[in-house]
Parts: sequence; C-alpha cells; structure tokens
Amino acid sequence: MRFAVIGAGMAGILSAIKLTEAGFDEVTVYEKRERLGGTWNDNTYPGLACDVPSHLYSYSFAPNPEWSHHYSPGEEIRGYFEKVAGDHDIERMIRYGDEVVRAEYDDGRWHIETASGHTDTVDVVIAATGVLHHPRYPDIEGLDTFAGDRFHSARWDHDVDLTGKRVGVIGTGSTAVQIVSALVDEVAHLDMYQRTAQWILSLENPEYGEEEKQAFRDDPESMHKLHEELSDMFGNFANAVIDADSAHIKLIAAMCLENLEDNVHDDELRERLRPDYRAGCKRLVVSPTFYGAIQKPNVDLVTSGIERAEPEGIRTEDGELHELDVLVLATGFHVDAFMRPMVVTGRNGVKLDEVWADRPLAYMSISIPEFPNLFMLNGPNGPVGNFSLIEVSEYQFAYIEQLIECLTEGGAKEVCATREATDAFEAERVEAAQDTIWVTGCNSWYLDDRGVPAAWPWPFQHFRDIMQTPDMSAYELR
Ligand code: N01
Repeated sequence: MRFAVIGAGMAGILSAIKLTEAGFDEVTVYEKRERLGGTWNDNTYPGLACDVPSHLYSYSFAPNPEWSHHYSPGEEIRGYFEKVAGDHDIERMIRYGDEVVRAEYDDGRWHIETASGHTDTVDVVIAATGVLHHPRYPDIEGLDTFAGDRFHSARWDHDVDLTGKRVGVIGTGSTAVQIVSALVDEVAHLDMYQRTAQWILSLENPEYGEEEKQAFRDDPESMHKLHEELSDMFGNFANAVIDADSAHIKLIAAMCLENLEDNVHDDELRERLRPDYRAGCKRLVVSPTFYGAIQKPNVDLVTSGIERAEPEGIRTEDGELHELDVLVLATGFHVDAFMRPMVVTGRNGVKLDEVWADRPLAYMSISIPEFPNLFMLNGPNGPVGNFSLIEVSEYQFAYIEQLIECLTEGGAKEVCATREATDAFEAERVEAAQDTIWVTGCNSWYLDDRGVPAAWPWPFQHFRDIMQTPDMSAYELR
C-alpha cells in the first residue's frame, strides 16, 4: 500500500507517524512550504500563541515536559512538531516545497501531480490540509493604493521594522487581539479597526517553573493525567457552546462580562467594546492582556467604519484620515476551501469542485461519496474551534485506520461513504446545529452561506464515541 499525505502540519505529521507505526513504509508527505508545522509555520505574527493549554495541545503519545507556559507561544509549538517529527523519523518522508495541484482517481488508484510536475500513484490519500489556512483579504476600496507596508496576519513581513511606527490592525478576532497586545509597547501608535466588538475571556498564562518541568520529566504519567483533565475541561466548554441554554455558557458569558466591567475603566470605551450578541456566538477570544493594551495612550479603537484606504492611511466613514506607516490585515481565513484549489477528481470523473459547489460536506467530516480511499483530517463540518484539534485528529486518524483495514485485511479495493449516509448525517447535523450558541445572532466564520454552523454540533463525548468504530453500513466497499 502506498500513501500520499497532503500537508506536513499537525495532522500530516500525526498521519505519517501512525502509518509508520502500523507498518506502512511507502508514505510520502507533500508539503508546499519549506518547513513543517502548518498553521504554526504560516502564522509567525507577534504575540502568536495557542489558547488551548499546551499540555492538551500535544499529541497523547508525545507529552512534552518542556512547555514554557500554560499557553505556549507559536514558535515553541512549531518547534514541538519539529521535535516530534524528528523523534519519529518521519522528516525523511516529507517532500518540501512542492504543492499537490491535482489528484485523480483512476483504475483503483490515486494519481497525484505537484506544481513542479512530479507525479506519484498511491492507494490512499490522506488530506491533512488544515482549515484556517487560506488568508481572507478584505474588500476595501483603495487597499492597493496604500503607500506603506501592508500584509495579512498569516503572511507577516518580518523585514518591516515596526519600532516607532504608526500601525493599523484591521480585525478584532483572536489574531488581532494577540497582535495588538504584543505590539502596543513597540510601536509609536496603534489603531485597531473594529467592525464587531468581541467578548474576551481572560485566562492567566503562568510560566512553568523549573521544578514543575522536572516533575513532568520525572513522572511522564502526570502529563497524561493532566492531558486527560484538560481534555475533560475542554469537553465541558465544547458541550457549553452546543447548547445555547446551558448553565456553562451562561457562566462563560458572566466571566466575559465581568472582565469587561472590571477592566475597562473609561465608560465610553467600555460601551464601544461591549458586544451586542451573546458570548460564545463568535469563536471566543482569550486574552489576559488585551484590555490593558487597548487602554494605553498610544492606542485608538476605531469604530467608525472603514470608508477606503488611501496612500496615507485609512479614511473612516466619519471623514477622518488615520495616517499609518503599516497596515496589518487580521481579517481571517476562507474556511471552506479545505484541500482546494487542488483539483480533485473522484470515481467516474466526478470533480470535487462540483460536488462541493454549494458548500463542502463529508460523512463524519472524513469521507466523501465517490472519492474512495481519500480521507480527511479536520475536514468539513468537524469539531473545529472548540476542541484541541490534536485530540480531534487523533480520534479521526484511529477511525481512518479502521477504514484502511478494510483495504488491507477486509479484501476490499475501495472504501468510501455512501451518498445516503452522507445526506442523512448532514441533515442530522444541520438540525442539531440549531440549538447551538453559534446561531444566536452574530456573524462568524463558523456560519456557512445559509447561516448554518459548519461545525460539529454534538457533545464531545458523542464525537469520541462515534469515532471509536466506523458504522460500516454507512460505507460502500467494492
Ligand atoms: O480571524 P477571524 P482570526 N473590514 O475571522 C474582521 C483561530 N486562532 O485570524 O467580526 C473590517 O476570527 C472581522 O470582523 P467581523 C481561532 O479559531 C486561534 O482572528 O466579521 N473588518 C473580524 O474581526 C480564530 O477564531 C488562535 O465584523 C474586517 C476579523 O477581521 C480563528 O483562528 C489565535 C473586514 C477576522 O477575525 C480565526 O481568527 C489566532 C473588513 N473588510 C487565531 N473583514 C489561538 O490562540 C474582516 N474583518 C488558538
């Protein structure tokens, strides 16, 4: 059996390790960038960190006693993935700097083509291409006329020295909040352009002291225990957001409100920072430092809408010109692209772009009808945003391994979800999504073009349970 894993981020590295452990040695990981790490390679902006605790945002099989903080910085996380890849000797399988542009299923195998013209033929494709991956640039008139430096948060230009500059940050999501908090003391002036206020949960981020790290080194079991405890804690959060009436989501809302009331001192600024929708409706922003940063004298929260960009800066709807040297677009991602723009062709010439013309869908977010032996990690409508995606990927991979066994031991040549099972799954998912906090009156990247959350709307335990064993009646084996 030959495998192509697409993407050397967290999920691609996991796949390569698990396939190797299962005894497969014909595995190539295609990575379009020159380094592994996926989102932790793309994002290098100041203040980058993960708001999932580090001891949870770790592979269960690779606990790390060296985490510096409860929520460790991005470069440290990328370093962790590099170390795990090295420890498991999978770097040799990664083909760097070559993007897969085409995958076509023909004669029972997948034919892969990369941007450099390299071709490969494999039995199984694992798409580990990420979710928050394709930068979304704002549609702002005159953006190209801005004379200063300008870049998206996920394409940070480290050649631009921000010291003493006037910097504008567009956006108020998790990314913008981290950037503003990190830059405030470095720049001369900072404007944050807010279209929508955000609820902010303040969680402290202590360092791990040497004694604590030594205790983890001496007793790796304690890290497993901590991983489990944190997983349960996050399970509670996941359960809270899928039930808009839950006591837990009300508690989170109260914590966010208290943070706003206690920590923003100016009445007028506090009102401008107060969201007009429920906490958790958008993906919750976690920051113990943002309110401190936004109240510094060199920072302006700009709430008048953006009229256009001009060579000197941003003109807002109130007529004011905000002069800037640098403009940062923390404007999020196209979350419905998944493995596209890769051209993927399944059985009988069916094109993924056509199957996903309305919107992406997949059975259990893993398998697409008519695309046999192609499995996705963190595919459409999965548990994104409110779980540790590492834990999610581990469950998904264990499930995919059982589908692969149908090919290696079950005598089948093809396995993929049926159309009926996929449609039924999707209908149940859409129905359940109506009870979630995500549909209580806000705009967010969770919502698809119909306003239906493109996310997993069931309890965390349900996800764990359902990933244990594939229901083979939902699959077609040939
Ligand atoms: O992107 P976003 P992000 N004019 O889509 C605004 C994960 N993450 O990169 O809300 C003006 O959340 C837009 O405004 P509005 C996490 O899952 C995790 O910040 O649409 N503004 C919004 O404020 C997160 O949710 C960590 O009205 C415009 C912002 O841009 C996800 O990544 C850290 C605009 C986009 O926010 C995405 O976060 C960072 C326009 N034309 C990210 N267009 C962790 O710590 C867009 N906006 C794990």
